[in-house]
Amino acid sequence: MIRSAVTVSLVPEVRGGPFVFWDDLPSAAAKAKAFGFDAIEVFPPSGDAVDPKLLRRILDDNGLSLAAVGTGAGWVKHRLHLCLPDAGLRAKARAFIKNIIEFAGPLGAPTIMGSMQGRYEGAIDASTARGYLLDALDDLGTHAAQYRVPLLYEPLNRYETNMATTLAAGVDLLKSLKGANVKLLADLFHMNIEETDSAAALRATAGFVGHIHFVDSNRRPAGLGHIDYVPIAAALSDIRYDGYLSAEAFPYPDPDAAAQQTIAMFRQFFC
Ligand SMILES: [Mn+2]
Repeated sequence: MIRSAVTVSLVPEVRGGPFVFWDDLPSAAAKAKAFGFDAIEVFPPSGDAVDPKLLRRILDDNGLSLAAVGTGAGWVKHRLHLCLPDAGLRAKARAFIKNIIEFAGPLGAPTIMGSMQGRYEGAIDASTARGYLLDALDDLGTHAAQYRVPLLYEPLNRYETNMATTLAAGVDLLKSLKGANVKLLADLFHMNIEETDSAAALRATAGFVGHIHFVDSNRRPAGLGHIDYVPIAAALSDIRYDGYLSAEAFPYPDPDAAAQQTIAMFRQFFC
């Protein structure tokens, strides 16, 4: 069964970014519950910015699960990523992600690695960067396994990374790992830019996709752009996808309306 989730950002530096709810975790959770979501996805400033006991209580009080936790603050706030030329900074990037895995894991949630994958440029060529990324994915996937949750690796569009920009490129990376605890995060916005056929791309990655960012072609909530969700829903049904559709969308026209728009589209097409 596919479950619904909605994003909450606790990082002021990304204001204007694609998160439905902002700043106030208890209020966001109450609204997620009221609108009928199964879970929230949290974008924290770091792995120790939120008291895990407090988050556990907020989730329990609202009958919500924690769908996933994002790590992009490591890039946005600290300009860290896994393919930097400086080994010390690469290690800091990895430690930042591990810290979030240690926060999310005990709460039953996978950690997302998107912008922290970085990019190759300057002195770092493509194959060197690929080596850095594979090594980090294996290490971080193993770290997540102690909590029985996967690490989620997210291909991004060409303007945000030059590592993996399609689901097929993501699968190729995953197949090159020693371990098997990394799943793909399929983001429908990035896919709309990079895939030839998003539904076909999802079908081809059966078994590899662990999480989906549910959003439209223009990063507005589903239904407010030009993605056709009928073939997407058919593909997810065919591959028996049973993870989350998580609304990583602009709070357009406002957070409440974005949440309501998303859950209406979820109910129309995916459950
Ligand atoms: Mn995303």
